[in-house]
Amino acid sequence: MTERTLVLVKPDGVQRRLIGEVISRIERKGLDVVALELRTVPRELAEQHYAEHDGKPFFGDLLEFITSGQVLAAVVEGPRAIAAFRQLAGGTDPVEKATPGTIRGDFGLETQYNLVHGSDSPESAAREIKLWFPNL
Ligand code: IDP
Repeated sequence: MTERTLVLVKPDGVQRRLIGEVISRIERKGLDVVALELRTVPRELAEQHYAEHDGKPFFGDLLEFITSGQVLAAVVEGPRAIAAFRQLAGGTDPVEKATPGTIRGDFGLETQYNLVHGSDSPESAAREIKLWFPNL
């Protein structure tokens, strides 16, 4: 069953020139990139994207971070694309949770600066794709 997921390369990943690395891993896995755009994130979009974290202690820093530079937004498609990209990304904490061989495990050190985002469920994917790519 083909699925779509929203992938972001966050400002730290863009700044560190890891866009090619991330896209390459997505393609090597066998997933398709069906939409791709580099953009500056308005505060309102960041708030909507991370709405589930509103009220958490790191929410303010997270919004600050995600709006601090350009982000690569992509829609990625393939069988079990949501879980497949989460596997490529690795766990949220790049040291304690993400294992070597994953994007976060190979390139990350801090939970906030964990390089990529991938939708975590079909419901989140549908909501996030509509938010980032309303015309898709
Ligand atoms: P995920 O990105 O692996 O799905 P979430 O729990 O949805 O993880 O958290 C969203 C983002 O918020 C994380 O990717 C990370 O950038 C940031 N974050 C999560 N927990 C913390 C924390 O404890 N401190 C700082 N930032 C955090």
